Amino acid sequence: MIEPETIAKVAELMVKARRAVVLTGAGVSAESGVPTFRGKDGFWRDEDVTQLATLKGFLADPKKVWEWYDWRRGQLKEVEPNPGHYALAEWEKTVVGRGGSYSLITQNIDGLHEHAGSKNILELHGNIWYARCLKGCTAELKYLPDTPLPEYPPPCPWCNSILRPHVVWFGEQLDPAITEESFTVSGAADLILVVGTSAQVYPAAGLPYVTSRAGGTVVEINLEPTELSYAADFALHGKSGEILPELMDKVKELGG
Ligand code: BJW
Repeated sequence: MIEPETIAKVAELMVKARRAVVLTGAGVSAESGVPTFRGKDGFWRDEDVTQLATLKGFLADPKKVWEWYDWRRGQLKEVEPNPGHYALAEWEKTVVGRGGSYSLITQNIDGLHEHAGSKNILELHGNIWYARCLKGCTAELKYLPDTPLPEYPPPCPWCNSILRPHVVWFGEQLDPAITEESFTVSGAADLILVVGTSAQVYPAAGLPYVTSRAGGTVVEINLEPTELSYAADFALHGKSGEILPELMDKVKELGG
């Protein structure tokens, strides 16, 4: 339970924010039933799984990696956004409605923010519902909404290669335009909410520090303390699916 004074202070900052940024990680989707990576039931607890999420692992066995991603896609097909996702979409409407800017930077590949109605989303680590040519024969993405897929790996529709999931694996470059915009908006933000991320994976983990160094306020919302908690102006510990709606209720009460 967060102190009501803390909720009120953060809600006041949310009402005043002119350049609002949110950075989310797997924890924001946990209450929808999506496993996190480093938590007790997280994907990364099994070392072999870490090997699946690398280009090296994919090249060694594309069929096995596609089977794993398609299994995750099947799980995601069954889930819905939770009250945390909806509260963020609602905050975007209020900020934009009073002429401010709002960017939601997510490390998640599940598409749940869009499903909940968020508009200005920067997907840092890609999106599991898209695939692209392994050889990069075109910049075009292939939307693959159906699961299970008829064959693993799916063939590239544009050349004789195969498709790979449109996600960012360890050691891979992030999309430069999305990364640049994420750093720009974080540097300009008067408020950043950092929700449900262990804040261990870079460059995403560096974004709140960019905001902080530029004079913006950093609010962390996480089930447990992280390294970022020490640098954050406010660290709210609890479920984002409960804290975010509570904050939004207060924002509305304050007329924001
Ligand atoms: C709740 C909750 C509830 C639970 N409510 N909270 C600088 C320094 C050191 C290293 C590097 C660096 N720059 C780059 C690197 C290397 C590397 C890196 O960061 N390594 C670190 C681990 C040390 N980064 C990269 O390789 C990146 N590429 C890059 O930077 O390219 C340039 C470059 C290359 C090589 C060298 C140098 C530069 C790419 C990173 C790609 C990450 N990919 C993955 C997989 C995506 C595809 C897939 O899903 O299969 O992305 S890994 C995985 O981690 C996934 C996530 O997006 C990402 C972050 O995890 P997240 O979201 O934080 O989840 P968890 O599980 O860790 O945490 C969940 C949190 O939620 C917990 O804190 C819970 O408490 C909380 N929680 N329930 C609120 N209900």
